[in-house]
Amino acid sequence: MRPDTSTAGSDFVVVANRLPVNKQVGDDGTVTWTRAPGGLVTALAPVFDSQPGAWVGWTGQPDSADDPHVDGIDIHAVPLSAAEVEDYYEGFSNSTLWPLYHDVLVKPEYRADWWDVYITVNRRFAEAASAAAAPGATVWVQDYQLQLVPAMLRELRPDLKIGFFLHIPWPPLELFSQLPWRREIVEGLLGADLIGFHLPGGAQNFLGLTHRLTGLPVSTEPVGVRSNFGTVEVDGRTVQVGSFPISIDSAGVAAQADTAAVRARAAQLRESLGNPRTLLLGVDRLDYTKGIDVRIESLERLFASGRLDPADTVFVQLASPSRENVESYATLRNTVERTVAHINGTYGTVDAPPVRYLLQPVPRAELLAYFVAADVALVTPLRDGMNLVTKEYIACRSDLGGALVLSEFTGAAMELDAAYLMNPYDDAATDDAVVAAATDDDAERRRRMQILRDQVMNNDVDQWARSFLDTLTGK
Ligand code: GDG
Repeated sequence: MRPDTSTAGSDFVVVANRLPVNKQVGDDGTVTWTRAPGGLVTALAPVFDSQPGAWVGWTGQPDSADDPHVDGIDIHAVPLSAAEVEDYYEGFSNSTLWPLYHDVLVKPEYRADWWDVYITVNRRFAEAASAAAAPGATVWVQDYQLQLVPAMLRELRPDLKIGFFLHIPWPPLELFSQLPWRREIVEGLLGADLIGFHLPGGAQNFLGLTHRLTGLPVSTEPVGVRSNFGTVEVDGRTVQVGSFPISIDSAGVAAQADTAAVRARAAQLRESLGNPRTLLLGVDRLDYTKGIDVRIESLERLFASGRLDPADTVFVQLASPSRENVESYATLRNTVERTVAHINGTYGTVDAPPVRYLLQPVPRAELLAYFVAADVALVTPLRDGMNLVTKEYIACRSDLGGALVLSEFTGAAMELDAAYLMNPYDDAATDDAVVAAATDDDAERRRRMQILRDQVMNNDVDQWARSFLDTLTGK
């Protein structure tokens, strides 16, 4: 049953670019909607269970008048035209903000026409959120696509408690200052009562540049993890700024990985790959921030130097297609595919190529089976807000098998320093980390995995959501 919130509105509203729904069309054309598993919706399930909640977002289909309904969440679809998807989503969000916030790995494009559409679409999200929210409701706005929503919503509805969380890194002043609309973005965010980042460093960057760009009074004491929140004084209000590292449903992932079916599939995968001595694994959206090229090039050097033997090493890269209409993503895909072909052509045999590369999403249970099967997970981003793949891999290793190579440039590295940490810009250090993870003795690998597991099993996504919402609502 859809909760009847048509007049009253909901006490808790999530605003995110995407709705947590999947559409199924039956043979007879009937449409059904289901809750999309994973991510934020799992994180917020306990919150939605305890109070009527609404979710404001886009279905993912341009020019669609779909009005999805799912059990337990009051869904408010925000329609986007194909032209708006190009300018607001592929343009300003993914060709301006995404590269700017990820260390300018690709040159951001600054286009006034995209910015105008970003404003228009953010206003539409703010209006939809306003319509969905009960008097005095708590509204939680998510991520870089919607940074103007907090201020727009506050103007419409000063009665609301408004939170904002950024899932990607917040850049240093020197990079953020490139943005022609830097001040407008900061003012948009300051409409919130609480602004959350993964890391204390992001929160501190934000405080420093807010002071520089607006002259507003900001706190100067160091921000802690889920503690010692910073503040900005705006128009007689105090905006809190904090660090809330996101996590996963650790117990749920561990339980699913421990099922007989997943264990059996993991064994079958190893068998089908020829029972290699070392099975290396990468799992990512195909994105230039993820350092997929870093790990493949390292593998090539290790084969060339003989430090790893291509006859008993297999590297599986599971890549989900992402943002395929953005040019830099097409370029990355070409580079990765050329390098994979080159390694297999040079170091493989026809029946045993050392690199297996999949450009398609795999089902969740299959993904967990790969995590259980892999001797080494290679997480080598050039920049990443957190990286949940890291935590999922660790949660799957109740056997304490497996080793994690982890880039220092991920948010996860701050919490998981028992991993084989590496600097993805340093070829020699990258190669050494991969070799150590693959060849250290079992005792050392288990020692590290135990520390990693203690961290991930004790800090789950429920804690992330609760600590943010408790801080926002003053509990
Ligand atoms: C952004 C930030 C931050 C991947 N391939 C498949 C698949 N996945 C799942 C993973 C994981 C999720 O997608 C990816 O999450 P990440 O955190 O690794 O990366 P982003 O998508 O870039 O997420 C990031 C995150 O937001 C949360 O704040 O950590 O820094 O960039 O859950 O397992 N799932 C399935 N098949 C696949 O092929 N089923």
